[in-house]
Amino acid sequence: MERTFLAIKPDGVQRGLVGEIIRRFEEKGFTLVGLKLLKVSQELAQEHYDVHRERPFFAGLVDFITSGPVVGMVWEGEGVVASARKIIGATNPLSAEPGTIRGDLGINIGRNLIHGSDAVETAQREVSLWFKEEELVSWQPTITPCLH
Ligand code: 3AN
Repeated sequence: MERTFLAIKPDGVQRGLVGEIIRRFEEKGFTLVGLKLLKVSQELAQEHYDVHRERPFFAGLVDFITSGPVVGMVWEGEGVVASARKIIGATNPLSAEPGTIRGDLGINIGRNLIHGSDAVETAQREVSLWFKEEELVSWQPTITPCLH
């Protein structure tokens, strides 16, 4: 089954949006298989943002993600990688559609609340970077989600 890695960044945690953000993926019907609150180390931040190493905003990215607690999550479900990206919305919250997390809740590209893996291969890399295998819980819901 497909999995993706999502992280609620320090701005999302500090603004009290953890519940609101998790709610959107739960209500969509995806399955939460990993969840932790952590202070991100410099090493993890640099490895996570490795593809952006040459970009002018790399140092700012690392500084910000290490500035306060982050909620790391792994979500599972058919097509979850692409679907989560749609739920999250465009990188710049000012361009993100209303109805998306960034479109509804943000205005600043450097404070865009949440990270989501951009492809299935990236997701595999990020899940194993952020989580040990024993921190992930394989389970299947036994009722149909979102009956309300
Ligand atoms: P996304 O998070 O939508 O996949 P990426 O992977 O292009 O976006 O960028 C990673 C992170 O880098 C973004 N979440 C955002 O916080 C930051 N970022 C991207 N572009 C810029 C930019 N032009 N200026 C400042 N920060 C940026």
